[in-house]
Amino acid sequence: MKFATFVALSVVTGVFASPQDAGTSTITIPGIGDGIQLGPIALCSNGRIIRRSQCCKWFRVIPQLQTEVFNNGQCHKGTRRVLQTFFHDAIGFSPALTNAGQFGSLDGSIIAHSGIETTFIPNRALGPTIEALRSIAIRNGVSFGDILNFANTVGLGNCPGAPKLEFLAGKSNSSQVSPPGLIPGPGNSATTILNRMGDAGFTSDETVDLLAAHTIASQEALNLNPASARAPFDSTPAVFDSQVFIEVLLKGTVFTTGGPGIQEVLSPLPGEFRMQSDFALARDPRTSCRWQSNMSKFDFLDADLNLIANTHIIIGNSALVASRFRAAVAKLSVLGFDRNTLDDCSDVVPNPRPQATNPHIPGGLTNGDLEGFCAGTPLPTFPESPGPLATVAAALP
Ligand code: HEM
Ligand SMILES: *[C@@H]1O[C@H](CO)[C@@H](O)[C@H](O)[C@H]1NC(C)=O
Ligand SMILES: CC(=O)N[C@H]1CO[C@H](CO)[C@@H](O)[C@@H]1O
Repeated sequence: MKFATFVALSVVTGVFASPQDAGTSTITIPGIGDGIQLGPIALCSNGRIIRRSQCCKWFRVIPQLQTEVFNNGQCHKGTRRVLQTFFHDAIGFSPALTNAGQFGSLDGSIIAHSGIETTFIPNRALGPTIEALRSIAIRNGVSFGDILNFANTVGLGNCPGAPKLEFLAGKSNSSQVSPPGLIPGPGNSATTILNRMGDAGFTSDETVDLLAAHTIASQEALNLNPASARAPFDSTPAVFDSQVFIEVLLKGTVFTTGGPGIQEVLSPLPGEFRMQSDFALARDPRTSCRWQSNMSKFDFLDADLNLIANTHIIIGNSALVASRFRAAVAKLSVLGFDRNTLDDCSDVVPNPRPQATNPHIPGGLTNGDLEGFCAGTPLPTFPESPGPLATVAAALP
């Protein structure tokens, strides 16, 4: 028996090791429905071996998400909007308000109660993303909280360097509309953001860790000039790296075309959008050291890292950023829930694409353009890319 288990687990490891494997089913085993549990492992109808048979159904959702939401597996606008929707649904959680009889959390309420929640200013552009997720959830008989969580793990995996996120399934489909005013805004002070995130249970370190999301982000609502549509927050918006932490610390010199937009401050690169709140958090004494620590090129990978795919390829600080982001997102996704009541379906999540680029100073700038705000800790030095100052291209539509 022991030997049989060992063989089975070796198969599991082998299956997990191949990149971009999930969703590309090559074998179909007829007659086992959504999966069959064989003791500690389960065999899914697509031939994949995972831990729990109740997670098998998520394999068939992957290609639907990739086709209908992520434009055939891209790190593009759909990916960014799903991540933003995920955050905006989850952060509608406030113990202070819960005590006063109002509720939130990553419960899918942004989908179930979209008529109300898309009237909140930060959610006004999320309608198409919400409708695409609603359609896939209903077609597959899964809850709105689960689809939002799962879509986020699949979408992030399309961005090279992203961590493989945790996926706990089995949330109830019932949700309560989020109270208004809980989503942080670009004009908020560091204190307002830290208080709001603190109310939801996040430390200042975890708040910075979550802001790694802005490494794949862009703006569409703050500067409406068509030439600045999808102006990104760093120079590599299709890669999950640590560039946003580096670039928000570079001396600001330019606004985006037609700017300044709403809550826009000077950025170091033409075409790059820097929002006031990111600028403030990078420089506030409560967050500046965490912001800067995320930049250090020679940080060792922390213990979480063996949970991340492609650890042998991710190097230096980008891996640290990815691992901290993973932990903070795992916390965000179960706010207000008891994680022990959910099924760990993380083994269905596709492996993310490997990260190919290293942290760097963009062309035309030098380490001397970096401004450090962590008292007593010198800034790390980064390789300086050759070439003149380039205009940052818009993030993918
Ligand atoms: C805590 C303070 C935060 C503030 C003030 C903030 C604010 C903003 C704003 C104003 C935009 C631009 C929206 C637009 O013009 O369309 C944006 C974009 C974005 N944010 Fe945040 N955000 C915060 C944290 C987060 C977190 C924690 C996440 C995810 C975990 C996140 C994910 C994103 C993504 C993915 C985009 C890009 C959307 C796109 O490119 O279409 N943000 N954020
Ligand atoms: C979830 O609730 C919506 C209504 O808000 C409904 O249309 C959908 O079928 C429900 N899904 C499940 C899995 O019960
Ligand atoms: C250079 C730097 O600040 N490194 C820090 C990175 O983060 C870890 C964990 O918070 C710290 O221990 C390091 O000092």
